[in-house]
Amino acid sequence: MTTRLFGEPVRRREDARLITGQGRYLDDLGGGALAAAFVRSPHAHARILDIDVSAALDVEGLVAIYTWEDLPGALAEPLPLLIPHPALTHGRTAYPLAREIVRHVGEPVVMVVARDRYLAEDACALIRVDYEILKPVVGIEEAVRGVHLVHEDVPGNIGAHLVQEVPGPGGLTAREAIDAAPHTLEFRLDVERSACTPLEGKGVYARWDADDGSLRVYSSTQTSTSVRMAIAAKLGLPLPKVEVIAPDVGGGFGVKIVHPWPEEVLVPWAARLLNREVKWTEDRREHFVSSSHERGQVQHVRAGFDDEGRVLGLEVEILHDHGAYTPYGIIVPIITSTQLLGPYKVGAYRVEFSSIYTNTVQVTPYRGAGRPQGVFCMERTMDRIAAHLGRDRTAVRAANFIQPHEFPYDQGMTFQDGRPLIYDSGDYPEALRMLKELIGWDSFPETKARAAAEGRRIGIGVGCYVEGTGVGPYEGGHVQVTSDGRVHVSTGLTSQGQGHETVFAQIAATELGVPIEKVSVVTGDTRRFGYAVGTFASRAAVMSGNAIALACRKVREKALRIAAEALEADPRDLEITDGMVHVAGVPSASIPLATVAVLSNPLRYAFDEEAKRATQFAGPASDDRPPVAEGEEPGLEGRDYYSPVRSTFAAGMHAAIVETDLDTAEIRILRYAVVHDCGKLINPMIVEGQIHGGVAQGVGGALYEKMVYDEHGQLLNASFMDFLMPYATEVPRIETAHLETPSPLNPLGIKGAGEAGVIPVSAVIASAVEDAEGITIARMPVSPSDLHHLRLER
Ligand code: MCN
Repeated sequence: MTTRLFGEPVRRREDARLITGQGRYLDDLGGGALAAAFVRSPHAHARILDIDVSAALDVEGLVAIYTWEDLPGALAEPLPLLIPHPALTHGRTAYPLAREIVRHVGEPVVMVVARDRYLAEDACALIRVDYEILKPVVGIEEAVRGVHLVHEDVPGNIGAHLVQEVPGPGGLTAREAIDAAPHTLEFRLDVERSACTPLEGKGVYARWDADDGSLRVYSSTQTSTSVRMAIAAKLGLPLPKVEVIAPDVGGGFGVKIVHPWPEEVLVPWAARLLNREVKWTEDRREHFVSSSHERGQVQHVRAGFDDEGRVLGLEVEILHDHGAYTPYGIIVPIITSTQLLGPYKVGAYRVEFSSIYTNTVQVTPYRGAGRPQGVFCMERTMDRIAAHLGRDRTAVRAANFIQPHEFPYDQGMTFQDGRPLIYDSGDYPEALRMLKELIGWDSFPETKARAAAEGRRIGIGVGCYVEGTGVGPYEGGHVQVTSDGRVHVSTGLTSQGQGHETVFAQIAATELGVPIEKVSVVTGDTRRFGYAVGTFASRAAVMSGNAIALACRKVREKALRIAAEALEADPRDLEITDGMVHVAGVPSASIPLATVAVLSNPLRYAFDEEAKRATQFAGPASDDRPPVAEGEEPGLEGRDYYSPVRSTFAAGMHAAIVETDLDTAEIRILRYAVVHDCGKLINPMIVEGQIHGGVAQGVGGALYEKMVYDEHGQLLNASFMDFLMPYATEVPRIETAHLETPSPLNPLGIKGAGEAGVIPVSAVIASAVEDAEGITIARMPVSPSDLHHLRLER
């Protein structure tokens, strides 16, 4: 194969479309559709006494109003709990429209359908809902007191409780190891809530075909196949009668993996009932108050360590704020607790978490999914150990690293699926060496002294992480070569900006030996690929990438078989270069892949120019062989699936240099360096883009992003005026270096990269600010006012 594009920094093919306004997002579709809007609860906790819609009925253009009472069959049931876990003893999900009780501000209560969104909103404003206000439970500490309950039948507001204990040498428990250690530390950390906030909110648009009895649904989703299954189940439709298509999706960052969102089943239901097209697009306020949040945790840490800083025992107790419902199970605290140890091996480890209900919007995974909290915990521990011992912070980390010869490394933890958590490969000492060189760690004391002489306060910080990526159960790829020589690739998972149209084309072009211009890629369209899981957990490259490669290999094998017959050669002597199948070393003995595609189908039409050319290769018809040989299928296409035994572990290390303003306490990031290892790189430019985006999001989490609820459960900053995100001016230039330790688990040797950038940023910035200021940070994010108060406390 000489058409080698795997590993090349190919420019993103989708960008020309996306950055010139040619993208087709949800709200670009369905221009003539009716609009849906929702009356949402203004209270955090209340009983619905009465819903009076009479005043809204006169609104011109009103088409329908629905409450829970109107919902039939399975639609009237609570939404599914997507990933149950035995420890989630009290899992609870919402009804698509509230039934009797509302449990957070923003919960949908009434659905209105009207000629356009303005009229629908007008009608919503005229609907009167009488509530009996109940005591809201806000904040983890209030919730664990258990005096007031979010769900009457969930005592103590505890939805789940899970303990995992990994004994140390000699069977010592973490408690025993800590008590016997030469040094101990104990502290508390507070991690605030944040929200995914993709540029494009959620949205759904549905068309009912009454003749065919089928639904076509467009959804701004990360999981079109699962949305399809949910709609079919909730509406009682056979699966083949439902198509779900994710058009261009303007970001997801986790929030669009929940399936179905209430609107995703209500809008198609209304479309069928009314036999009209219906559409809903989320506005920003709806996104903040009624989608989902993440991060929010309180962590209590105890660590015991030796004079080198080696952790002999670690105990972590996590209180995880789950909001009002658990549609996505307890995956977030499970990830925090099981991946918290990162690249380190500790003597004995005990982790315990409680998943707590509060009258706030539900919590589901947000980019990094529980890892930023875990890394914050582990890296604060490393820094505090270093401070306690007066040792260099990188030396303490190095003393605890899993070594390259120790892979596969079993951390002793059990993951969500009940399987052990085993790291497949990595080289953490080398990554740290590269990082220190990149940022100039060893010479920083002089830089800092020079800055101090100029009256400036600067500090350096470091943070390390691992990330289980490419989770199963499976993903598939379909590849078809048509008689024009084009290669059509499809996979069922969706894209939200990760550059899949480019990377999957790179894989197919490399595997099939064709120019990338010949390859087109379709994702997230159940018409093209029905069995898929979705895009989350940094899994697309590993899962669909490998599935597409495997499907291409099938196609390649078939192509070589057919070409060998046409060229009267041995298939083992053939290769494909630039779309031509030829005998290795004899380019003249060749046949276009396009012609091979024609030969693969005995039905050759006169209107196909390639078919005419193919006759020279077709050979005489045979009396004793059917046109389609036994065991063959017509066409040059193949489908395959990739299903891994376990996740593959990417890793990385970040360092930052910050300056803290002496007067305003503003924190400025002067330099930011990343060493990242996601195994074999398919496209280094795209991976860097993913890391840049992730770090930018991480800077938000480190310095700005925080959802603020008052004691009544009202979200005080549900707009971009009040919820701060970093602008380009706050995101530093990011210096990136790659380390490639291939994964032994998959054919392409790749690991995921999509979340990595965000994971350690809060820990790194906290580390750098501590270094600049000589203070201790126990909270993320840390704002200028937090820093000001920490200075006063010093
Ligand atoms: N890649 C590569 N080589 C590797 C690994 C990855 O070239 N060894 C490329 C992939 O081919 C893909 C990109 O890097 O183009 C990210 O790959 P992967 O790690 O598989 O992540 P996913 O494609 O599964 O994307 C999901 C991930 C997650 S979980 C969140 S959240 C997130 C993220 O991606 N949301 C995003 N990145 C995002 N980027 C954008 N623009 N928008 C989002 O909503």
